[in-house]
Amino acid sequence: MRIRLYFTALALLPAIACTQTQQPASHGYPIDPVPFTSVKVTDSFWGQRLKASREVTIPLAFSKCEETGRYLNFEQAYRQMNSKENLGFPPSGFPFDDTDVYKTIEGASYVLQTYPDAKMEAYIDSVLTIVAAAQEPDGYLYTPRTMNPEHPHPWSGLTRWSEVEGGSHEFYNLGHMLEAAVAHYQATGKRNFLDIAIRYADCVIREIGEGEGQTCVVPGHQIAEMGLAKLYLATGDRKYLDQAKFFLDKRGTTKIRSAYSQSHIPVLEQDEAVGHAVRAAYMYAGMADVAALTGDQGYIDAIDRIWENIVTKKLYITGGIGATADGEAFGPNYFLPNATSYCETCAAIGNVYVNYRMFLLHGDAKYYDVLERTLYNGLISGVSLDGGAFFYPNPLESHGQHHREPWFGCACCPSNICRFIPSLPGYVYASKDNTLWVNLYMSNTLTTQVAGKDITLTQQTGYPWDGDVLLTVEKTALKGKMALKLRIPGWVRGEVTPGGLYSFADDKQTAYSVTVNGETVDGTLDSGYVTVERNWKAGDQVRIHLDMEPRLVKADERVEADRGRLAVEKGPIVYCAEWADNSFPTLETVLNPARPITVRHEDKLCGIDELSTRATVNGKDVDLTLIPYYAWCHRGSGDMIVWMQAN
Ligand code: FUB
Ligand code: ZN
Repeated sequence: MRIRLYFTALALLPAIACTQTQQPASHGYPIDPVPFTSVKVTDSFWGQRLKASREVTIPLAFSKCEETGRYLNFEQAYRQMNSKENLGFPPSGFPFDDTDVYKTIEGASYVLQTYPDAKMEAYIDSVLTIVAAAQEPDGYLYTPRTMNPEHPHPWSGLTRWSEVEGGSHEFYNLGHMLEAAVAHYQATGKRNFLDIAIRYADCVIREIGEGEGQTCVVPGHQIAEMGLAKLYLATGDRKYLDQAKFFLDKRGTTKIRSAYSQSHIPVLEQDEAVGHAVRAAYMYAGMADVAALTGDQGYIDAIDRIWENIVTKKLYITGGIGATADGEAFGPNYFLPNATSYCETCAAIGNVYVNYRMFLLHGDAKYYDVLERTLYNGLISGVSLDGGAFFYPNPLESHGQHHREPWFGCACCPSNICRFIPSLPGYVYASKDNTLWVNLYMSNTLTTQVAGKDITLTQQTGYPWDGDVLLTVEKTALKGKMALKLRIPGWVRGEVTPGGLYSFADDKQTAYSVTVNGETVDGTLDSGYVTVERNWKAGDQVRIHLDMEPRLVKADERVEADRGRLAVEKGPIVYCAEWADNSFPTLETVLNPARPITVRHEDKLCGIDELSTRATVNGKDVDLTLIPYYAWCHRGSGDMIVWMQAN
């Protein structure tokens, strides 16, 4: 896929005036993120994914934005704005198609920070020229209306904001624009996108509120909350944080009160995850951001309760959320069907956002247990190994009706993958004062500061296929002690998921150990971490060993779909049986828990640990092969199953 400049007749428009720059604000979380720019991934598992994202997914998404008329929408908005007549542009696609452009720019911006690419930067600038051209003089930027104000997109409503609590997505578009613009600004130092975003945010702040002449509405689809919090961090301008808080506080008190959009009751009273799963996850992540920045404990209490509800009653073993296609939504407690599970790729990304923020608030490894489960299973299943095709729902059972596609009319998932994968290195570490958390295991070089002093650390590991990790202190300017907090994943501690929705069904005992320069250290856990505090010097080596064996997993009896069934995991990876490896009706597989499961590393599917065992199918003994769930459906469509019957 090749990038070429998106040439347009608008290319010579004057740049818009810059707005004021203030001092950036601090994120407010008790724990500091370590940005992805500090982490150079040298890992084969994730290196392959990052390369595919850079070389295939992002160029593909840009070309799809062009091919499917997403850029044209901005051009038409510009043309209509500059015409005295109604040009009669018909509504196109979905009213949130603009966000695919923003999200792809966001992903490309993350890539630019680690892989400078003048051609890509110029391409983005050319796209931003037409985005800027579509902005109305007062900052409003929403092509589904501007391109035909008399007959806007049917979901948009005849006037601004009239359908924003329903389907218009005016604030959803704002949220994605803000996230992308901040990323682009940080990557390039250029304000061309940031200024567009500020102008739209300022337009919203002027028009939305409880003051005279204002409209009191909240987003029908959340994300503006997170985006506004980011804009506040980038600019230091408090009004953006106030607007994010306004959106949260007014939710459940305005015109539309519906569980579908989590507006059935005020957010502070919520304790169950309901409704559209992406909306919900983005809202919980936004609540965490605003809580961190304002110190409002009420938000934290609410998301603590909701997190508990998800993890103990509404989480798939793959980390997927959203049980039903009807409303793309959470189902009732323990309702987790497999063949019809929705588990939208965007919802998995949202689940990572939520659990990451919960960790930053509470510092407990249990949030990373959920994050890691989601990441290695229900999230990366959403994109093919080559980066060029996507799942929208990620079911746990298939009768052959599923296949990944290079794009969708509603392309939220591909464009979300564009922005998520390149940001992944930012989830590996976190820090605070003299403490460094190691949350994910993948080969990388970390260059950061701890307690204000430079430190370089490398990680070498064959994770997720083996549980041996070598951490080496390459350089350190630290004078005093540093506490290294090493996450000991739930799966090695005998805990499949926090709270027991899933548990191990075999009697294997797995262990872990940590050594420093060959000496075993105290493995006592504190919030899921082994802490090693000492005066580190260059050359110090930490070895973490996590027993990684195939394990049988059962679900809580209340999950009807999984009753009498078992799933198989190894380390962070959930396995499935797929037609391509098994010459029998795979969906009829009956696992025999007494049979051993063997592991063999195979080069296929970009390199996987394949599992084998003897099972029964229609009364006959068969050799059963299992592959990682994320790798299914790469060899054509056919039967696939995660939860197998067991005898
Ligand atoms: O509404 C915008 C996006 O489209 C949602 O997040 C997805 O679930 C899909 O409906
Ligand atoms: Zn999606």
